[in-house]
Amino acid sequence: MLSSQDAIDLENTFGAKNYKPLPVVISRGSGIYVWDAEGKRYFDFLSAYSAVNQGHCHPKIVNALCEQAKQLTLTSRAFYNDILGSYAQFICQYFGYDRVLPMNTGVEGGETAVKLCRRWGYDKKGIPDGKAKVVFAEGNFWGRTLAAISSSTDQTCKARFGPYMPGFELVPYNDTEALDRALSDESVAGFMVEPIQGEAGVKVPDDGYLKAVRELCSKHNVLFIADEVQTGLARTGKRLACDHENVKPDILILGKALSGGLMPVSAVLADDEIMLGIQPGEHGSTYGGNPLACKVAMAALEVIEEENLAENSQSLGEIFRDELSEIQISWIREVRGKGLLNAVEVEPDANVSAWDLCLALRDAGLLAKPTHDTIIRFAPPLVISEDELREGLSIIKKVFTQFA
Ligand code: IF1
Repeated sequence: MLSSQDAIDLENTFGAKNYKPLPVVISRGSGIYVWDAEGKRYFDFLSAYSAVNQGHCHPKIVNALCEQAKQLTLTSRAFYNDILGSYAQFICQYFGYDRVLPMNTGVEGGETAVKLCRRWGYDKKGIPDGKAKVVFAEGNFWGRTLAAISSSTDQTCKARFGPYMPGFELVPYNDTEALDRALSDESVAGFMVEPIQGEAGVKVPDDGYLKAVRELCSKHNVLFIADEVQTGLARTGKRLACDHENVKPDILILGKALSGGLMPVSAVLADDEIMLGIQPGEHGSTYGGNPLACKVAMAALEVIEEENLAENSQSLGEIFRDELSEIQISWIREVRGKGLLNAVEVEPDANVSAWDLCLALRDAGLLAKPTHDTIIRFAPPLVISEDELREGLSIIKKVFTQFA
């Protein structure tokens, strides 16, 4: 067993430097807890950016993986396998769409959605070939590919990786007038948006925004693409964040917790008019729809229903925000979120940085990570109990008041 320091040293010597992790080395996870290489236990309040909604190493999902791993893991799509059809039926009926296109990572889901949208723009909306535009919201984050960063407004993700993908336009998030104007352009095929912006710092739009997005997309004959990679799968207190306003996107992108954190699984769901725009051989992926991923994803979705994770997320999220909002600390600018996707924004001129707060939280046995310097995201696995949440809250309050 490597010590934490040895593990860090090895990674620093042989690994790319594309991350600056919080200095903690995790070696085991179970439910809401992780343990470091020295055996110290922590509350995991990041959940691998909402990929571990079902808790670390959920037994039902691990079992599904192990059983299928002994049977068949990958055929590629050159041949059929006996699991994909059942999975496709399951997930389509679960979310109410005609068809699913299975991929692996969230960003592949986004790329797939943009390709489906452009193709629909040419075939169904009559946009001249090569002229389709897709609109995104400022502050979006949907991954690290060249297309994804082309729509980004965050220079850290984008700078000096150009040239960028043409045909991408931007509108301010949570601004329906700007969106109405942008979508009136006849060459716009789609609007891709996160129902709550995760990376931007858990930006929750005004009530009614998603309904307005739905109405404006319908009005302008533009596809509403919901990126629910982070907000989906019970994280915000509903099966999908779009469910808070009862709106149905034309294209739904899922990832992360679709596998409960066991392996990369993503999915794009749409109805026939959109999905059948891609013909055989026009899109795909070696691992997309592999039998192992399908079995894992079915188990991961069953856990969400069987353990009522959306209801738990909804009710515990309210407790979390109420309790944190009561703390009288001058440098807390805002506590915001929905369900168990929450964030605390620290005043930029505070005498303590979000990073230092996360180091102190780590020392107190709770793991969280800042995004954009002043925002700490708190997103525990959705299997957390009220008592466990209150224990995590007491750690957060204790640490915060140390820096009051
Ligand atoms: C990193 C952020 C979160 C996502 C949404 C698509 C994707 C993501 C809404 C792409 C991925 C991850 C990527 C990871 C850290 C994490 C992240 F900080 F980068 F932005 F969660 F907020 N749509 N988010 O949040 O999914 O291809 O990664 O499977 O790149 O550092 P992916």
